[in-house]
Amino acid sequence: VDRVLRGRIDDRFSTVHLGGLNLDAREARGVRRIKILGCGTSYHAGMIGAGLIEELARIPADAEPASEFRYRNPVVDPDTLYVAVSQSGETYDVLAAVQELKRKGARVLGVVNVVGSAIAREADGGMYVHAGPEVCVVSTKCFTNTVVAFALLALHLGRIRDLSVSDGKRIIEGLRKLPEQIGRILESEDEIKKLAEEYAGAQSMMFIGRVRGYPVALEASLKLKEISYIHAEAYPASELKHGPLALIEPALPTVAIVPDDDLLEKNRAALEEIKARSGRILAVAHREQEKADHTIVVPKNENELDPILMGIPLQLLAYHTALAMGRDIDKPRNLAKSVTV
Ligand code: F1P
Repeated sequence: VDRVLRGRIDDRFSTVHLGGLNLDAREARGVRRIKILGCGTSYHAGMIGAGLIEELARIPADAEPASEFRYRNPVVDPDTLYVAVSQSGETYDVLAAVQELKRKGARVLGVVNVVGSAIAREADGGMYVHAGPEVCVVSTKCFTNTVVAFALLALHLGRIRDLSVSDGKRIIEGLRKLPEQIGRILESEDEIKKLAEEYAGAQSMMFIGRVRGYPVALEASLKLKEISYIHAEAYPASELKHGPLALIEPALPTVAIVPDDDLLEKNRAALEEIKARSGRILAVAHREQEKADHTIVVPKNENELDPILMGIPLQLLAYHTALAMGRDIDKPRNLAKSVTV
């Protein structure tokens, strides 16, 4: 995280400098919509990124799997800024989407880890996330840094569009706190390991989160699937009552993202629904949750930046669950580091 922030924050003016963006102030002001494309973990990071852009720059934004986008003959709109996200910078579904967009005259930025990779070369500009080499197949630290990169992009666009300076200041202070807070989460690894050993016997797990917490739930369930092979589903917390509640029973543990924000009471109500059906609950929260069987308490940051911290204990949970099950974590079955076909 230090590396993605380094040299990009200007504390005096509560703003950020993104040299390689290649998007001048006039162009940035003309952006009416932002569409973020990525696959797997990068798609989930893009979902959080879209939320940050809407919250901090008030530009309508959404994320879509690049693998869907490229096959559905999408409307390519000149007032939309497209952002391609990829750790490797080589994922073919993302590259194909970028090439198609470029053919249709769209402006495409890349948010990429590997310097000089195909997607970075093809894009009109963008940001490197400086997560360093991802030595294992699944993406972890790059997820965190990609979300931080989106926070910087959102701040930058917000400032260009003259949104509140105090918001910029608040978010910059929050970003500065992240490395120390992540360090504290990593110190609680022993506690997470014990929990993982307890949950390792589950056949299936449910993950829920609301708004900012939903992409965290998606990413946590993907990490668990990828390295432990436990079946996992992620739902927006309010969707539970529209069907998945039928699955809840003692043998299906639920991992719930419960940040201390404006949606806390709503999220607690979801925990009650699960408890009423004798479901076991592991909460990731900023304080102990009475309805949960276990709570992993994480440090609080600004509401918008909480997803960055809440994902990390769940990466550790997936890791220790897989370890307890004797899985080959660095080389999960059926997966490749980058999917180039
Ligand atoms: C995308 C991705 C990873 C996933 C797996 C397959 O890669 O879906 O998120 O963990 O390794 O590829 P990338 O485009 O971010 O390199």
